[in-house]
Amino acid sequence: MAIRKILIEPEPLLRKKSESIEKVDDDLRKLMDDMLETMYQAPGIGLAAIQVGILKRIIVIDVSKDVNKKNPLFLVNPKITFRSVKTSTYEEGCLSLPGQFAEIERPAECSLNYIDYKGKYRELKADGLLATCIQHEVDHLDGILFIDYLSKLKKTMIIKKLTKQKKTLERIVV
Ligand code: GNR
Ligand code: NI
Repeated sequence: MAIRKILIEPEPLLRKKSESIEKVDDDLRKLMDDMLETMYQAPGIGLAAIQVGILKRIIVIDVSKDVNKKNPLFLVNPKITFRSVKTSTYEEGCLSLPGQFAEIERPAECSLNYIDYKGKYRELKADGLLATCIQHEVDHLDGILFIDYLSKLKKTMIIKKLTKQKKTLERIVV
């Protein structure tokens, strides 16, 4: 397993639509293992492949609060089939938007189908933080970030901050 570098906004790749997976094989499982390790190390509760620069429809999630009780979820080609009318609001963060947080309203419950780590077709109904996280991650696969739901002014301010932050970081790292 290996830790991969997480892309930070502004980054054109984060705006691209990821492509469906044809087959879950050992190479893909290796990528999923790397993604999970990268997510735990960050730390975060979810990660989409595009956040490590790979345009494939793969998501890893673990919303369990106890660090000793890991409960990883691997979602390949996730397709949301139901979104509740009832909504809920969470303060969201994103590993590709370091230091930025905002209250985002989304459907409180969702159902989806996906392919699991072993290549098996599955269905899942989610609520609470898991439902929010799934929707946040599926958005990544379609090039959407949570800041897209904010006012134009708030979004512009955040992107400006991240642009500065990135330039400073590049000066230190390079
Ligand atoms: O670590 C994360 N926390 C989080 C909190 C509220 C709603 C969504 C998330 S996902 C985020 C990790 C991430 O950027 N996934 O794409
Ligand atoms: Ni994110």
